[in-house]
Amino acid sequence: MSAPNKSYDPVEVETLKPEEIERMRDEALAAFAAAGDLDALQEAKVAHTGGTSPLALANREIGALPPHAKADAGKRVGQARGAVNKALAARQTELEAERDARVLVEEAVDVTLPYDRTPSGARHPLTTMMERVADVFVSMGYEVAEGPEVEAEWFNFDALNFGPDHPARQMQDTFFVQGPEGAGAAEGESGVVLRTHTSPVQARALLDREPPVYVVCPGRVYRTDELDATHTPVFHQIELLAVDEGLTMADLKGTLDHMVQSLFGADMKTRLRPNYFPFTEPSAEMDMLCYVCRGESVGNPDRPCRTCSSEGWIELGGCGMVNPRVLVACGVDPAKYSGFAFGFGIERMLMFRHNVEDMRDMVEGDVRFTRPFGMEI
Ligand code: FA5
Repeated sequence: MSAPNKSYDPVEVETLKPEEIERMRDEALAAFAAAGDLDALQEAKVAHTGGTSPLALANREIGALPPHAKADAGKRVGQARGAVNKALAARQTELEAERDARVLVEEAVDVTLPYDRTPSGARHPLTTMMERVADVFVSMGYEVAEGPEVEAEWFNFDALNFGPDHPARQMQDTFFVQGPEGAGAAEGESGVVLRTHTSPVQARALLDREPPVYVVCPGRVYRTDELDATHTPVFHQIELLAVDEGLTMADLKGTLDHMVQSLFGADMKTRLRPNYFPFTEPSAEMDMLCYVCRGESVGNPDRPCRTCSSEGWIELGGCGMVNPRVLVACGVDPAKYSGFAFGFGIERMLMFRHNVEDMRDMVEGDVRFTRPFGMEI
């Protein structure tokens, strides 16, 4: 800025002359009019309204004028700056409108055009796992049988020899659609539940067919379990039922071994531990050799196995010889026929077959979980 211009020397304030101010204004207006796009306008804006623009510098010179000249000069500069800002805003609006109109044309999308990049869908790994297991039995001549998910309490419990006071019948274990004593149920009438296992399909299959019966029953089941890393209230089971003349525990064990060998490799085997289910007698819990360590982690601290907690075995599900009371309830003569059955959870199997640590990943529907399983259709 110039030094205080006590004697008002017009030479020192050349920049504040009316014609100079007009020139600065006209140059700014011309630059704005010449700006062909918003980038060019931005450059012109900095040059003509920025802190080092001619008008801004002229404005600073006002302070150097003697008091009587300040008002005049201030008015001139102020009017010029006002005109420049107005022109800038008008050109800005004009160029923005031009840009918007251009974008609308240039980026127009013809939504009627055929789209050639539709990502192909894939079935959920639980579905493919369930079908893979079912296929093992289909290839042995078993038939796939299905039953309803909303099931009569009679099929889910009574036909399977669950006593009237069995804990599984309580509300805290089973989703009742219509309770036995609930609204809408007549005295002595069976309630309606979301099936808690695939075993009711055993009873349905026996009532629908004459023995010999060989069925595999995959499906969705429901329990009032909280969703956590190892439980979900909606999960999948696969059930096997064979009823024929002369079937024994040896047939059951051979069938289980064949299944795990088909799914996990020829060196796989199963073991049975005594257990109790009302619909099988005797009953057993079935374990398979740990898929990851093949039992080698047992007693071997150098090779711990997280999958089986170094136990060497993984619990797969329940099994046993069909209880004769179930055969009778379904009209099959237990003196002539015997049978075996087993059932297990598909989520559990997917967990240890693919090292999935949290069951919640399976139910949340995030494609980042399903994608690594491949896009098998
Ligand atoms: C049963 O459901 C019997 N119906 C199995 C059976 C069939 C026994 C035929 C004898 C003959 P269990 O309640 O143990 O058994 O469940 C079987 C499997 O379902 C379990 O081993 C587990 O893998 C799976 N499972 C049970 N609850 C859940 C849950 N909340 N979330 C995920 N999987 C579960």
